[in-house]
Amino acid sequence: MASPNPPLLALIFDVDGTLADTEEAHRASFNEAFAEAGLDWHWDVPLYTRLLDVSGGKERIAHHWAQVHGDRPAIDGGALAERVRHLHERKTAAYERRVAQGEVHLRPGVLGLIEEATRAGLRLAIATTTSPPNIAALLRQALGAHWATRFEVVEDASTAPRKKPHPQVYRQALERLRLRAAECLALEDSANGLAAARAAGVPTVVTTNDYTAHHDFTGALRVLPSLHGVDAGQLVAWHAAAAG
Ligand code: XBP
Ligand code: MG
Repeated sequence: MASPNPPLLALIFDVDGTLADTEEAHRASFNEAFAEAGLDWHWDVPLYTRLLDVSGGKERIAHHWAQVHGDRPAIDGGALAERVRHLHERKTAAYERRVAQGEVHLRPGVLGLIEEATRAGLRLAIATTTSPPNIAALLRQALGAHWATRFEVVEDASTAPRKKPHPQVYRQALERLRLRAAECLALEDSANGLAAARAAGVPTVVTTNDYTAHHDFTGALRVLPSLHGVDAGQLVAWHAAAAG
């Protein structure tokens, strides 16, 4: 019979706001795509902070479109979907360029934890709302060409279309890891991310950032300013204490 307090076997990392402070680069890339398309939209920090409540770049554009046009859709659904898809494609290209130019770096403590957790025998996975090109651009830059060998499972927008706070991305990561939720620990930065992990039953440590510090993190194991100084032993201890 499975022990009530299973040991910690895997860490499941969120990407945006957790592995790296990416949202400023995302915001600039959205604005670049809007300008390129001749749209008189500009997402400043306060507006983008609110828009981040909507997970997913395409969903965020469509949400803002509805806010701007209200019940006057201006264009039919099909054309709107195509417009959103194209804007997001241009935004993703701009984001990849920014990352390649060195505008985005892993957050303090992240690289050390990835390496130390691997040495400690913990399995690593990713559960994110973002798109595969963004993950590859960031981790290729930070971990090198073989970044994907560091993560046994990567669940993202292409595999889990039901975005956080829906638990799909975490449930699918658990299935592919063949682990129980209680044998894992999620690392997140937002209320949507925490809600998704908890809905999948995964204990969660939150690291806040400028875009999410105001979120409600009720139910998190720990809420930290960053992973600086946090090692695998610390996570194992918090996980065990929570399970106890
Ligand atoms: C956060 C998101 C993403 C990004 C933008 O993802 O909500 O949508 O803001 O990326 P995470 P896309 O789960 O990693 O925190 O434009 O590719 O969606
Ligand atoms: Mg995040």
